[in-house]
Amino acid sequence: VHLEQELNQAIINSEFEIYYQPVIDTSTGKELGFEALIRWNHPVRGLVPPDDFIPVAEQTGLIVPMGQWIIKQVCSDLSLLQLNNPEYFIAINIAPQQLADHGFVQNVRAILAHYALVPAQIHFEITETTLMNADNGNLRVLRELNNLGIKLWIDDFGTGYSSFSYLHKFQFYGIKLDRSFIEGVVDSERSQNIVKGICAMGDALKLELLGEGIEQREQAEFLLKLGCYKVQGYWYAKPMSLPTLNMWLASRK
Ligand code: G
Ligand code: G
Ligand code: MN
Ligand code: NA
Repeated sequence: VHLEQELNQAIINSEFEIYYQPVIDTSTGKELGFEALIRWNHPVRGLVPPDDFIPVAEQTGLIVPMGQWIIKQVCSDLSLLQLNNPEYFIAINIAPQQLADHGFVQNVRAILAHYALVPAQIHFEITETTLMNADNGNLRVLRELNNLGIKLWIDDFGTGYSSFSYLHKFQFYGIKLDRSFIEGVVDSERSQNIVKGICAMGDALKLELLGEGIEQREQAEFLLKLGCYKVQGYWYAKPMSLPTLNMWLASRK
């Protein structure tokens, strides 16, 4: 069967599941919120990682209805998670095709209202590649989301080509430092200096900083010294299903 057809069927059969990776504040040790990462529970192939189907979903436009389902599911899950802590946020990865969808902002507004969520507790992550290709219509959508109160992050920061051109077009909430930079931070002076530079620029532009892919304590310590205290990574927690996340949260109390 063609992957596109399978994806269509997967939406109908509810084969998708959202996993959540905690975002940790290393200055307090507390979890601040979570990044939503989709998984596909395929009936035959088992757990299919997003890199194997998100590109196809983007090419076929299926990412638009799938993305709607993701936002709904995240809002539903967040309304439950906030019973533990009303300050929790969830960050959702947004594909370029979603920004180009005419009903997108209205849809987001309706979902937030339905779950009675504060827009500031929903964050959207937009990659540099998406921003690089964004037209005026896409930028208008980003402004509308911003006006709605949704916090916008630049994802995979540093891996794109024109990192700086859109920083003066639009005030983002924060940048997520790509894990390729974090990787080298313990033994490469070069990586250390790049990360220092990114953090200094982020500070100057009043952007929140978040380090991705922390696998060693030393990496988090290095970032903390630069004022980057928000982190994600396997050192703290892998992406987890909602029931596993609830157990993880309970074990930290
Ligand atoms: O764990 P990880 O393998 O979860 O995710 C790989 C990549 O897949 C991420 O970098 C992200 O770009 C993409 N991805 C994961 N979940 C989603 C999602 O819900 N929507 C979109 N558009 N991309 C996602
Ligand atoms: O959206 P983004 O492209 O940033 O997706 C994050 C990806 O990074 C997901 O695939 C997630 O599973 C993965 N990830 C999260 N923490 C770690 C980590 O500590 N190490 C590695 N190698 N990958 C991670
Ligand atoms: Mn992301
Ligand atoms: Na990223």
